[in-house]
Amino acid sequence: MTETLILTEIEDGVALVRLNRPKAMHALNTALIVALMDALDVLDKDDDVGAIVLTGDVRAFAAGADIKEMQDASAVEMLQKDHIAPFDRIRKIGKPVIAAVSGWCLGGGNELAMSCDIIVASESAKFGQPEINLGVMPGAGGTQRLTRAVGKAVAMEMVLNNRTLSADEALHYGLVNRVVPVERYLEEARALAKEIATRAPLAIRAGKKAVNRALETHLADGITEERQSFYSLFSTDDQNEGMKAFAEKRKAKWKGK
Ligand code: DAK
Repeated sequence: MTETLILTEIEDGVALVRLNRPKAMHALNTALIVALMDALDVLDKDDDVGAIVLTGDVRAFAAGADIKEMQDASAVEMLQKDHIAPFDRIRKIGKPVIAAVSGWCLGGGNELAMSCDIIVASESAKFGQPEINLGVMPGAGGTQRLTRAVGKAVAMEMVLNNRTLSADEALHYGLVNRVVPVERYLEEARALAKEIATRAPLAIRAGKKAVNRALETHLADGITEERQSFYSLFSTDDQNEGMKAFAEKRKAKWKGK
């Protein structure tokens, strides 16, 4: 029987997506990554879902790419198979994705968390890029997103010397949004997702895309794109409703149109 690598449930407009290889600390093998991205694609198109929470379990968010799967690969095979390529599909997800991280968040696991939009960490979360211990380096955004998040000084120590950040350090350096007690990290992530899920869906998508573009483009181009998105929202029913509701001192009712 094949393992169910991804578990999904939907409640109150929030999809909870769990990585499910607990015996391997949710190591990201190809099958798991493809199953995860397929699940996220489906949820992105589901009108009952306004936001997504991605999590592992208390011991580990994910301990990285599956070392055993790739240990015998040659450079040519790595290039041809490109195990982690499906990983990039997360960038196309339009709905907000919140990573709820507890325990180990290492290598490709940290790269996955950083590909999400918001990170809620438990006090026991530990973040690292330990690829140097395996004779390699990060390959799924770990040198790029990490450096943009925590700055060059800390990123260099993490990538070159396997420095691991505690949850509080991760908060201090701007890698995560908030740190909460272990018993509450999932509940906190779900509550945040639930709040976001009540907001105007088209504006949420546009805002997420624009913030992410800030990490990928030059300031002038980013500002131009932002302005176009801002103006285009004036063609939506939700803009009309949101501003009318403000003027009428009532709560807006969003249609996502
Ligand atoms: N891969 C495979 N199995 C793993 C694993 C991993 N990354 N991490 C843990 N496991 C497995 C262990 O082998 C063990 O399995 P059994 O021996 O029981 O069968 C089980 O999970 C429990 O682990 P431990 O017994 O080691 O548990 P401990 O509590 O003692 O230690 C640990 C937990 C997370 C500190 C330790 O397991 C550990 O150091 N794990 C490896 C962490 C690591 O090095 N992560 C980086 C992996 S490299 C690419 C782009 C990116 C990448 C790859 C390709 N391309 C563009 C193509 C990313 C690379 C990486 O992430």
